[in-house]
Amino acid sequence: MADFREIYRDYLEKNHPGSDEFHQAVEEIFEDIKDEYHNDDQYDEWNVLERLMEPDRIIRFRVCWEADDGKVKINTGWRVQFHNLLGAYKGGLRFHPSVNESVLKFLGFEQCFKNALTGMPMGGGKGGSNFNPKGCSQREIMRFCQAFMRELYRHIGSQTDVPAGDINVGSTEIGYLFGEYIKIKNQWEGVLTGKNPSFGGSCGREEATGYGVIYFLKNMLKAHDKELKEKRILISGSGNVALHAAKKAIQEDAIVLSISDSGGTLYFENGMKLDDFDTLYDFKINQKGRLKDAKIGSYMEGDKPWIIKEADIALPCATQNELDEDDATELLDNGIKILCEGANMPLTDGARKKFINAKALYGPAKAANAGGVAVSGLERSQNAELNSWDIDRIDKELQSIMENIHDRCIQYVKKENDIYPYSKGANIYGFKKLAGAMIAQGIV
Ligand code: NDP
Ligand code: 2IT
Repeated sequence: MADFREIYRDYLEKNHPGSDEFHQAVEEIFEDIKDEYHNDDQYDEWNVLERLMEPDRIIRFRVCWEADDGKVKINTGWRVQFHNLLGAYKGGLRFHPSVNESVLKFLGFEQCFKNALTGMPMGGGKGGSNFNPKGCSQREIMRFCQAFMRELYRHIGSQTDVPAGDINVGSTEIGYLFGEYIKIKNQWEGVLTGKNPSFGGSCGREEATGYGVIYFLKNMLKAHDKELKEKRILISGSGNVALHAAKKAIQEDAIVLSISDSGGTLYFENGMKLDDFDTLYDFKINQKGRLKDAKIGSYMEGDKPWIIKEADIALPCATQNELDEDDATELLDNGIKILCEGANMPLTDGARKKFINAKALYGPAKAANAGGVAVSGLERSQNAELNSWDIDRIDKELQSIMENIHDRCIQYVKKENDIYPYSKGANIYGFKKLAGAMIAQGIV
């Protein structure tokens, strides 16, 4: 039998050359499932590794839209429909100049494993555009969303593929995308999640990813006889995930020391307060302000939060590969040995290995940030039954989903040096579920 690593590396080199982020995501998962793979001949017989790595399809299209000054602009749009083994394709849309096929393949691949962990019937997908909404007017963003949907609509549907938000796509953009979809189709259906609750969105969806991170973290701490109360937390990012993680952490009596954006870090020496959250939510989410202009906290231009020394927990909630090996060394040197990922793949390969080798408590993104897609799943249920549930119900469901995800992460692993290897456990769980479905569904 060929060397395990060769199987997927050769395949990736041949079929997805230059897709660095995608290679990184595949390697991270496959290295953890090596023993599992060798323990069952069926996996080789049915060629599950190559089939898992290859997306069902990648749709790429031109998005042509008009700027306020009348100039005609072009962007590229994509939807990567990765696997629908467990349900309709499901995953967010990202608008950011760094978006390319490699980034979307990594996100789509991760999403398949994340969605498997939720226990809900959801496949994996991801999409978006290299469109940069920074500096655009509200009308320009609306016209872009409409042009994007004029191409995407033919590939999605409430039982086919159900996109949602991600970086720079919040409920405002989902509203524009949804409006265009129902206009074209003359049909109201739950084709997108993350909608405004006033027209079919789920209450609690906006908060769900950040709150879910904190619920997962609490479960992780409890399983190691620790608690969240009074722990000092470093958060990166200041978008939807970061701010809601901060709010829930404050409500749980933890001390939030920082948030950040791509320009620098906002440091709260005595911890952020709920009033600060309200101010920042309005400033960042509604007004799209930059942290350097936020008139609270101390702004550290060009710095990442990881240089702050007196902390206990790190929550990277901005973007992929934002925390590198040097940052990991700095955190570990400062005694910070608990880390939970709010963003998707926020650690470089080197940083991740450093944390795992240091026997740190490490909550992987596909488990810790799955609360968002899970409440998207609840939004689909509400749309299907033409009903809406109240926030108490959603919050209870979210807490129980995050506890179940935690338990699934440790279902196939034991503590090593008194620490559960959550990342390995999450990868094995997702692999068994996806590979099992693939074999059961035959060669298709
Ligand atoms: P937002 O657009 O709301 O916020 C993104 C934040 O990350 C902003 O503060 C942004 O700062 C910062 N950021 C983006 N790119 C960079 C960069 N290159 N360097 C430093 N900071 C950067 O997005 P979300 O909060 O929704 O998403 C954050 C992460 O969470 C992403 O990885 C996303 O995939 C993941 N996620 C999101 C879910 C959701 O429900 N929204 C669900 C699960 C995961 P700036 O404005 O300066 O760019
Ligand atoms: O990365 C993610 O899980 C998301 N961006 C949310 C996807 C969703 O369908 O709610």
